[in-house]
Amino acid sequence: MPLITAATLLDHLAPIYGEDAPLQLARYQAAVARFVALYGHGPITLVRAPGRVNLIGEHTDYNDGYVLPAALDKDIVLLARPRRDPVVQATNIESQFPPVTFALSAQIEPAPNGHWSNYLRAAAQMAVRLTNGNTPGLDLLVAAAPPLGVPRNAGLSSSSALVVALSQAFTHFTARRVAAMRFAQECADPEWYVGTRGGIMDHFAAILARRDHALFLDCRPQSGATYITRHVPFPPGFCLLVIDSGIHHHNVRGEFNRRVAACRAGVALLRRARPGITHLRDVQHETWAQIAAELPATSTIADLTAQGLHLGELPGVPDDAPLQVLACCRHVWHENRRVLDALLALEQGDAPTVGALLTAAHASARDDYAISTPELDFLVESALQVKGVAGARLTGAGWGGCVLALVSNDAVGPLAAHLTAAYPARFGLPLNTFLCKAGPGACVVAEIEA
Ligand code: NG1
Repeated sequence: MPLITAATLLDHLAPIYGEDAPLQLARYQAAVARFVALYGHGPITLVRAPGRVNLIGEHTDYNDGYVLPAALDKDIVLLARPRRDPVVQATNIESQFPPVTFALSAQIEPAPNGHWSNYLRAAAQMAVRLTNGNTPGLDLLVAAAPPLGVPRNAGLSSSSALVVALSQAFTHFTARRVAAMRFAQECADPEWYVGTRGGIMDHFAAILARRDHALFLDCRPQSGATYITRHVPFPPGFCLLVIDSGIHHHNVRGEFNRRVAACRAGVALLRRARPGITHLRDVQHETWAQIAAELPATSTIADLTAQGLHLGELPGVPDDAPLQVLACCRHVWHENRRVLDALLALEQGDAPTVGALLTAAHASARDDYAISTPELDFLVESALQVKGVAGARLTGAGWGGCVLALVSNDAVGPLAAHLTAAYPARFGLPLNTFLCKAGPGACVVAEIEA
């Protein structure tokens, strides 16, 4: 990649951010100035990775199911320069995230649970393993402050964007060119470092997304570690409004992993009569009534262990915690169907059908997967009262975060105005809404001489 000067940076931002490139230029210039102040003059590599909003397909990815996310134009920008020693030194432009320094190795010691640097450590450890230790140390600056950065703990995958951005920087410097799908799959691994037994959706969205499109992804790997994907445009005349409840999920790892456990419990129980199955996806062709007849309403890891069934490592899930096996499996089984139906409807430009599926997905997330909150339910119900809203649901892991609404272009203003008045009146919380301008996937933006 040729070194550019600050004068031509705008030309490299325009293909990524379109009409918002001038706004982004100021952000990049401020970050470059800060990097120089921290680490001195010289070449700087600029990398970006977007957050994502999930149109539909919640908690299906780790069940080898289907998802339909889109990348946001909100992203993490990372500035990087190789060092001579195998050390990562990282500063975050936001001062509440303290600077960190750690040595590269195949076994990097995690910082305390919840520390922002764990995402950097995870990506660095993956890079070291993938390159057999051939990874250079880096001086880093993270520039991710909202509103241009991805809102945090809002179900918009800011953490995965950070992992993807750093992985992209490491791959760039080790000259190890990895196929996009393989790269996405490898990026998903580091999330296990921080303890959540999540899936691959966020990393695939961050890497493979295309401007103005949603990304259909079948999370079951095909032969040769490839995946089935399809880029689908949004229905003409409609857009997605993202509505941030301001309730941000913290410490929900145990709850998240408990849902994972309930799904694994379902598979373990169904496997007794179907020895070949590995994921809920494998019973998708059967009727729900057939499957439901074999599943208990609840179980526990202790019960299952006593029956000789083992669920694997699940941090934060006590052996005696009740697992809602039937309800969780019901959500996943139906959600997979809804994603396929939504894909078809999107390809036909049928917004009312997509909308109805979103609203049904919310009911399932609320009632069966039990990941909604009163605030999210209120936002969905209030949105549905506005003329022109085809459907609405919570998006992301749940327990707070965002709602998204599929809304006709001319109803965006009235919808935002309605919610911005109703929500603070009911909950005393401010409301932030923004349009999902589906953007492109992660990339090295430029190498700049600064
Ligand atoms: P968010 O919403 O970013 O916490 C999590 C998982 C996804 C997926 C969704 C639920 C990670 C990194 N992310 O996303 O893979 O399972 O929940 O659909 O584990």
